[in-house]
Amino acid sequence: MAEETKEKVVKAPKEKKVADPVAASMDLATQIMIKRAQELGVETVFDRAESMKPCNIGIQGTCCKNCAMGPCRLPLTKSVEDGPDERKGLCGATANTIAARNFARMVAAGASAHSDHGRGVAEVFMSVAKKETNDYKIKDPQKLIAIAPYLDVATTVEVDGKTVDRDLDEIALEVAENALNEWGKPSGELRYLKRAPQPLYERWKKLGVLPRNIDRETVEIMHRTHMGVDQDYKNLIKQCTRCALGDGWGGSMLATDLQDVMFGTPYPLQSEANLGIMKQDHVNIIIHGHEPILSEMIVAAAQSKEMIDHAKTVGAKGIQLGGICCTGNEMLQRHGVPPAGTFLQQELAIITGACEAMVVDVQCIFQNLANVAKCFHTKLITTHPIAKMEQENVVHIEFDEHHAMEDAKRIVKMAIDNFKNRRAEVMIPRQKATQIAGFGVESIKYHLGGTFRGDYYTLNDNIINGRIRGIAGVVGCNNARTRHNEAHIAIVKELIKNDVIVLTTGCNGIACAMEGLLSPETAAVFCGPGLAEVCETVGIPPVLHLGSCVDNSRILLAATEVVKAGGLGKDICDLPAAGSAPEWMSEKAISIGHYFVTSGVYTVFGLHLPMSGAPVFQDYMYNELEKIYGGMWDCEADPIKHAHKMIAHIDKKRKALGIDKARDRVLMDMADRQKLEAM
Ligand code: BF8
Repeated sequence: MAEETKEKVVKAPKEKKVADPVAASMDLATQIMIKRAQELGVETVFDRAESMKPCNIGIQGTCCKNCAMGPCRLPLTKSVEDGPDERKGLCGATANTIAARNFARMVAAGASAHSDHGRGVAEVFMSVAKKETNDYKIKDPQKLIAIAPYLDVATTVEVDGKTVDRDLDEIALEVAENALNEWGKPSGELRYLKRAPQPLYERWKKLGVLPRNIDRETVEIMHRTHMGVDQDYKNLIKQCTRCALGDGWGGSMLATDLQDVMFGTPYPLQSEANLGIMKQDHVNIIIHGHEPILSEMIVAAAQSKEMIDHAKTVGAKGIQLGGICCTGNEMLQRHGVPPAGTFLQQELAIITGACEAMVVDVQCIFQNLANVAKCFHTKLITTHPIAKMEQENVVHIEFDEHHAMEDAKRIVKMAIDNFKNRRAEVMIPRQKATQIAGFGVESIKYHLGGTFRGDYYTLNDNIINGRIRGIAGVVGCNNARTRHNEAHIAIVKELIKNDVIVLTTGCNGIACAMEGLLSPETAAVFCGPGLAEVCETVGIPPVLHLGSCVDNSRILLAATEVVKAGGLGKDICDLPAAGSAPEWMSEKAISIGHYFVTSGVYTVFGLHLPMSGAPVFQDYMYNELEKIYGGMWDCEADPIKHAHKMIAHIDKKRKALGIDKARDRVLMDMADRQKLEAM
């Protein structure tokens, strides 16, 4: 009997679960490559999502591991109606406190990621201003002059009673000093906050949530969420607001602006998207991560005659660059470098067998890339001192702005020399789509207003007359817990079908590009009649790609321009607008969501939000915040319901503005607009 029992215990090793490619992604290229990976025995994130299930208590936001008496787990087991909520951790922390603390730490991490990126950019900008580097220059002096006043830097000077332009180098140096100061100044408030519509700034001031400096607000979150400090979820969320605003209107906005000054402000251009951009007969270099500082140089190096000639000597026809994630978006916006895919496709780019080098900087980089690269000839190159990998096959080439071109050439040369080492049979899926990207606050102004009337009036007119029902910002990640890209595409299509123009960034932008939604021809196919008419008239896609995730600051400024152009209220919360992150996964998304909410935007996330285990706290975030900031959180996993929640909010705002019946296509003049403002 004992022997029998013993035999029963010895089980055959469990077969590893693998993903069903069609269930894992809606994108054909991705499906093909998941299947290819499985044939080759290479594990991907899609397979891991099958074998590891997420923790249900973590999903609810009610697991506290902030001290060693825990982790204390407080799953929600009964409804609010069933009586008082007596759940508490060992210290007595309630579910509200635990969920709010966890949320706050996500805001702090997300804001830190964006803002530390911004700091890196500001430091390089300082080197440029001090002329310590020859590799970077000021490419867009207009933008420098445009942002200088917001950093309290004068652009003109009085000489002999006359106003003359200040020396550009002097402006640059002062901009660099004042910008860098925003991370750690001992007193005052962030300078860029005054770029917001005045009622919004006044609201923040009255509520006491103006960020003091970028770093301080994240440090204070870490202090307040330490064991035994802030135990009032409302007070914790107030600090989240300071920190998130310091991201959106601080670190991220500075990153975007200074990148534009150094690398050029994006203007619309044509490109392609998806794994099919890789070429069998070229040296393929994939750039991945978030900071464009190194990749700017890689683009320049890869385009140099020296490198192209070298590529030919190894038998390649040229060098093909491709992007993944937001470094990809940055390179797309300014140079037309095509993205090879979204966050979830990073492993697949290597599995093509045609990736000579994957160059990564910071954020959203899978550690498993190293394991995948081991199965192929791909050189995986880390470049940032704060983002290394433990695996031995990873090459670290630390990038320094003082010898940027030298580093970039070394990397490109390493990729070229690796061309001859391709091992596996190359398999690049054919799928790719054409896209128009490179939009921004400035180019929307130009495209919708023209050079003569370059402003947001035309956009506002079309919103007022109802051709455009409203504006949606749809942004954010992929998440392997849901079918890749499905929610992104379903939500965007439903919005444009209902005449809502979409501003996109991050992986949503790449997903839309892959699906062909970033081409002007899309308007006639997917848009409602009003939006289609506007897009066809001015020749824009119904989905405007504004760049990377730090470029969500462009959406804040575009919304501010809409407010300024008149007729749609006096504050961002008055606009018929809504935000969405359909497949979010990153802490950065939480920070972005919170700065949108507290800037007045109704913001819906897909999947789940880590607050469902604390219903009182959740109600505060979903409902009470609207009374305080004009914007609030929401969560809806079903993409069509998700889009219609946004549309319902847009309609609510149209009604409040008195333009709900204004689908009569009458162009309004300034007097009409002023009448509306007085309502
Ligand atoms: O910063 S959208 S998966 S790549 S976090 Fe990451 Fe999310 Fe993509 Fe860009 Ni943003």
